[in-house]
Amino acid sequence: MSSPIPRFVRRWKIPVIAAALLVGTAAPAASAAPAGVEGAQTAATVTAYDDTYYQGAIGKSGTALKSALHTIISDQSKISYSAVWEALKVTDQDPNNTGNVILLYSGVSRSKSLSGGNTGNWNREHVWAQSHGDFGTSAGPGTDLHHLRPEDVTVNSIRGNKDFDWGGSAVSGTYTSYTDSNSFEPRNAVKGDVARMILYMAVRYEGGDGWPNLEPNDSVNNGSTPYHGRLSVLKQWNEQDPPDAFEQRRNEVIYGTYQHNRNPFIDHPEWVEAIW
Ligand SMILES: [Ca+2]
Ligand SMILES: [Ca+2]
Ligand SMILES: [Ca+2]
Repeated sequence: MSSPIPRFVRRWKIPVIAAALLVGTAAPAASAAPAGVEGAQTAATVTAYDDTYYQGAIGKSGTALKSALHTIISDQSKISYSAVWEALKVTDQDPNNTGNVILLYSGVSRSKSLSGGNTGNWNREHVWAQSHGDFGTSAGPGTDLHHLRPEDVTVNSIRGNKDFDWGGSAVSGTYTSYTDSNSFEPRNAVKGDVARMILYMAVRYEGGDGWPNLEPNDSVNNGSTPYHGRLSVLKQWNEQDPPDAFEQRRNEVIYGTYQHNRNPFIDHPEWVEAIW
């Protein structure tokens, strides 16, 4: 059993310059990150994209921020569901072994060649459960790399379409995720990643283009409704597990190579609280 971790004092560090350096291509030179901002409570992060990509969002909050971000991130390329296999081999490559991908909930490093549907394979996990809105796998939310991750076939099946929440018993083969009858708790190292993926989906999909309006709520058992829970827990996870180099590189690769849009909550995790 795991127990909820108290909310941390919000103290966003500045992962930005490191993120820009990670991928030499897409990032313009980092704009001045003021010295001393690190450690400042509730300080907004500063990113290399604030004067360009996020220009229309800077300084906003609440629904105005959500709306501005929706406009910004909806300008994107889309890939087919079959192309997702190859893309995940790039976005989720093991930094210590270029032949492997890192599986989301288990943290296991597994050969890229073991993609497929059999026991021992990895497949394409929809972190925003596909059935929550029934959006299928044609190019759109069902193929959006910002919430697709490689996962062990068996673990993926155990997660199923459960909402995210604390609690349950340890899931075999993971380090260490938990589950009970109505929810799934990912391992600590990806709790924030999961939160930021779910909330990206909520901002990206607002009911246009024939897709459902995806939104977070504080429930479990959301079933086929276009909602995903639990928002209060996802907010805790966003603070508990801030973006790391792996998650930031992933965002850069999706932006630079595949979709040409970004997950704003990886760049600005404080925007979660600014909207919700
Ligand atoms: Ca539960
Ligand atoms: Ca993480
Ligand atoms: Ca939405």
